[in-house]
Amino acid sequence: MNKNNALLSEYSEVFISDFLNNPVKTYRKRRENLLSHLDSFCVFAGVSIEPGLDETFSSVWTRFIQDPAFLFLTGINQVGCYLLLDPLAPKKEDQEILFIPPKNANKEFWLGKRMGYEVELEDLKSLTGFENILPNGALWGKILDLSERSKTPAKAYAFFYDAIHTDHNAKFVQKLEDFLPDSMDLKNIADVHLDLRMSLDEERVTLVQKAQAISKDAFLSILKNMGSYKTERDLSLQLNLALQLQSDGDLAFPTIVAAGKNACSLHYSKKDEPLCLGDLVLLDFGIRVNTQHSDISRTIPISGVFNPLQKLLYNIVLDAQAFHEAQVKPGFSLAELDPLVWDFIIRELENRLVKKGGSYKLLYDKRPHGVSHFIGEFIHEGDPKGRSLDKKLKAGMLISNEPGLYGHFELEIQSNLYKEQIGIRIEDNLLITETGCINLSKSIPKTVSEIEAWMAPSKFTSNL
Ligand SMILES: [Mn+2]
Repeated sequence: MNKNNALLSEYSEVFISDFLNNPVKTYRKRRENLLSHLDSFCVFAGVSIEPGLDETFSSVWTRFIQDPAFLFLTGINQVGCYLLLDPLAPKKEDQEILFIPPKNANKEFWLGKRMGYEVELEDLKSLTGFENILPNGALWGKILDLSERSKTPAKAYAFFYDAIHTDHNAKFVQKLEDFLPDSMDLKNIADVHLDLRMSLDEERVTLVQKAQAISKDAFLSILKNMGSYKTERDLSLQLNLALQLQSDGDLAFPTIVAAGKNACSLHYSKKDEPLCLGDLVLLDFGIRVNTQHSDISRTIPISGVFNPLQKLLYNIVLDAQAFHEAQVKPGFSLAELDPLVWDFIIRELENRLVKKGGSYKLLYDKRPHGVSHFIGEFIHEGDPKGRSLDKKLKAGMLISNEPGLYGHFELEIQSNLYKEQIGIRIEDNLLITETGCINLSKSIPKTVSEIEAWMAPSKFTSNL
């Protein structure tokens, strides 16, 4: 083990870089890329406080994960850090400055080893790739120096989301605006940064593929053991266990397990109801592998067999998903693709249900949710307020493909009247290519026959 590897293992919670061949080089290249787009200095604020210290009851047991923008540029998963990029600095080593908190032995006793100024400064320089590391208290003096220097152009950049006023970025930007002289124009670097980050390179695609493989294994274990689960909770715990056993990351988001009509609440989270034969159960799950994610949904029959109306409705959603996948290619935006898919579903409900004498009542007007979102450093990558939906798709971007159907449906089939209040969602992850897309989730079973075949050995038979 070389010196850097030994150090990295000491700081194992602080650096998320073990998936990279040469982390120092990779992160420096990302920063240089951004520097080449800047004409004045730019500040990125990492998350400022540990989980549980703010909205205590919603986050107390959450493991700390850094702001994705800061993490993407530094690999540093620690609170209280800042990054300053300055393309106009005369010396190259001053073009990127990392600010870290002072050493805090008591905090380390509770949380484990953290970077602290100025202990092991030389080691930290070689681990992080920064030649210039300062204590975080020095940030404002440095900003003052630069703002006095920057007469022309009188502007500075920071990373924030225009529509979000409560996160650490917004708080930092408010402080920055109060601090900078009125003559300075504070600009948002978010669009430039997101453009540079949202197309995945090969290393990150490999992580996504690993997340897909773990998700597949976990889903197969559920299909094979379905007969042994009694409640949503049983199923959810087993699914989470299967996901987390194979990754050093956490769940990508809290798993949704919604049986029967519960699947009509999009973010149902209670998960304590019994699994009833005859119902479907909707699973929406994913795992984080290093900095990347999977986001998969499947809807399966608890008995192991779809009834004829369930099968008909399920196949409408499945066909809508295939229709979407066939449209996806560079140049389109998600906002443009979205209505095409929801229109497809309504058209097919008319063709396959209403024309056969059936009826339906949807639980939403027009569209229940977006068919797609970006996936990347963040599970809902891009601007969390949805402005990224207008971005043109480019090769390397990763998106979800998740049409759904939620409502009351009735149809008589071979003299049997079927009535369902049902929620169905099927979700795959698509990697955009130069000419279209690759479905990275395609080996995770989803056709009616695949699902029924995988479930056959464990299916309930007594109540059918
Ligand atoms: Mn999703």
